[in-house]
Amino acid sequence: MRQRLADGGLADIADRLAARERLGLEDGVRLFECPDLLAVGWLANRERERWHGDRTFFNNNIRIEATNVCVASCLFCSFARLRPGDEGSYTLSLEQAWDKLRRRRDEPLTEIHVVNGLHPDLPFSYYTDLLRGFKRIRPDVHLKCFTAVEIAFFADLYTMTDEQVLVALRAAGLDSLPGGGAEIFAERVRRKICHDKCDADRYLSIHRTAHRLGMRTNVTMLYGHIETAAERVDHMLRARALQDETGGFQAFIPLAFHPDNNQMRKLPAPTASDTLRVHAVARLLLDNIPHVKAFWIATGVDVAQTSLWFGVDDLDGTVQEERIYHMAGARTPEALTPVAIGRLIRAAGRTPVERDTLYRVVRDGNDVRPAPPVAPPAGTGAETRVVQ
Ligand code: V47
Repeated sequence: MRQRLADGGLADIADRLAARERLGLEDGVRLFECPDLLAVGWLANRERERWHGDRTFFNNNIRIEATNVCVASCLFCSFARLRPGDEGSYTLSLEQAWDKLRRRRDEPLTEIHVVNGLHPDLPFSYYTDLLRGFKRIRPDVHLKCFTAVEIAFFADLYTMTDEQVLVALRAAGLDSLPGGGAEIFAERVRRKICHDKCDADRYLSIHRTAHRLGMRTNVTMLYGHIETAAERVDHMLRARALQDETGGFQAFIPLAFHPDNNQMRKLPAPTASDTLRVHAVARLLLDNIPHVKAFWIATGVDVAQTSLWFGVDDLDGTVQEERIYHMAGARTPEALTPVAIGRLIRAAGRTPVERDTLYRVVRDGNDVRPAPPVAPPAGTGAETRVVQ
């Protein structure tokens, strides 16, 4: 490998990583430009195994997207509708949203992940009641809800500070923030693709406040559109700088741009090798964020599985009822069962660990296996059905 790293111009980076030295902007760009993807992957895998060995995390979660009405005009978004009543727009009543959870009352879920559009007409009590209702139905389930962009929007709409919004939502049951809305932090890109929502400084400031209040959060990066390699690296370094201050980020999640049904549809989707490289470079630059997650809905299942050798140690979860990516052309399944995720991980030569949102172990290794098959009653026709 030494010769291969040298041939790829990565020998000095390999040495500095081995000596636990930090990489910088120029190193990151070099990793993006190196023609030898496997050499970059090998380095990322070394870091991944240093952090986690072969353990690979996932959780049992559901998505609830309560409304797609959104006043922002992000060019990459296929999910949002500008006004209530526009074709394809929807807003769940509180009862409808709670029903989604009630129907899964007996499932071993550990997390609800909520992301919404920026709805101009709902009262703040809609969101606090939403959280309180979820906790009433399933007090044991972790509520990872509302991106920093939503928090900023609530603060402006309801004339509160960002901190007041977070405190009020927390009192209603919010446990942590997802990483959505980060896109690319660089102002040049933000101005072009999402000019009318909260900027990078405010996104980071809201995460800083959430961390100070004791909440954990994630941070994402939307890649594969108009951003440069330097802007990707800058994005990762801004996340790393905040993590130095607070330690509150749990996972970095690259999100592959999907071009269907949005205003950037002329762009191609990122390729598998770009996806593997983005995750690998993230693992190499982010020496202080414990987890790099491949969101299989966005990467595709096969690439997510392969990424487990390119720096990734987390596959998100079962997901279920995802809309943002499927409306943008994702061909991935709607959901994967814990057993199916466990099988994917094991087939890649890794050990599955079902975790909760805070990375506490729910089930480990051999426990993440299918239950022994139960023979269907003879003569019912059910013998031919595939038993998961
Ligand atoms: O903020 C929207 C992205 C995000 C498109 O925290 C698109 O655990 C690609 O944040 N193509 C929402 N991406 C999803 C998200 C997320 C996903 C998984 C895990 C976590 C977590 C968070 O989806 C948005 C935006 O960046 N997005 N449209 C599109 N066409």
